[in-house]
Amino acid sequence: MSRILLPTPKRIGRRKFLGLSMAGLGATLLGGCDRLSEAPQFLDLLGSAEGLTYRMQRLLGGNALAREFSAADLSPDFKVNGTQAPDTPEYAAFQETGFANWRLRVDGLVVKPLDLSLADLRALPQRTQITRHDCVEGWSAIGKWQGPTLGDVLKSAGVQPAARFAVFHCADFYERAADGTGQYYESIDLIDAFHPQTILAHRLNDEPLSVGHGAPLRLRVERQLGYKQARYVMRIELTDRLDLLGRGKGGFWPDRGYEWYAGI
Ligand SMILES: Nc1nc2c(c(=O)[nH]1)N[C@H]1C(S)=C(S)[C@@H](COP(=O)(O)O)O[C@H]1N2
Ligand SMILES: [Mo]
Repeated sequence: MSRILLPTPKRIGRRKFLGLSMAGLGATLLGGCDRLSEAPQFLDLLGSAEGLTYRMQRLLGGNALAREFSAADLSPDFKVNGTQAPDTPEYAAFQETGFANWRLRVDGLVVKPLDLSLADLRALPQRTQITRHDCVEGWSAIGKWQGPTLGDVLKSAGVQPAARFAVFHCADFYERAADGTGQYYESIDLIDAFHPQTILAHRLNDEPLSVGHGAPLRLRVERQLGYKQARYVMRIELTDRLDLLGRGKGGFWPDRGYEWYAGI
């Protein structure tokens, strides 16, 4: 993957608009995000170009919805990108039993840590959405996703006041780097975590998720780019800091130079 994004027209439009109009609006945009903006990494983020996109989305409304499509728009082929299948013995064992023994761990700054089976996740209210996935490599695909909202899962665990981010720990090692990093992970702020379209998807196009698409569970965070859509999610950790994970930038690709806030 190269560092350079292949911008969609929408992305260019937003950036141009930001350049012309954002000066002076400053920190007031964050309004309700005061606790978030105290996190050390946010002080860096907010001063950067990436911070402009971040603030813009908050200005437009933390709950602005990503576009949803109709069944007629579904892509005939949804590409599998990055890891094709996690290559650990643990994952192979889950796969053998059809993920019957798999549990999603929810912990960190929660009131009550949870271990949720697929049946537990299916028993929660389900959201179905047809959305477009945009990869920085320049391809897009429209798919129909189903699962509980991340918000409902976090509510059942209870969010401690100090929590600022949700981290998604994945089953796969994208690479095994000399510094010990390379296990895939991603993170989002609690505004995106509680966004109504942020779901833990266990179905794509009316079928259980295939291994390629992230079985048994993946994140859909629809206002951000493809690499934020963590597949093979094993554990969700609420935390107040990202600098101690991986190489400290909040995600596998952010650790390798991509933006942490990958707004579309
Ligand atoms: N665990 C994990 N999640 C991941 C990746 C990965 O390699 N491992 N690749 C990311 C990238 S770059 C993209 S574009 C999407 C691809 O999802 P898809 O294979 O369902 O199209 O997954 C994202 N999430
Ligand atoms: Mo991607």
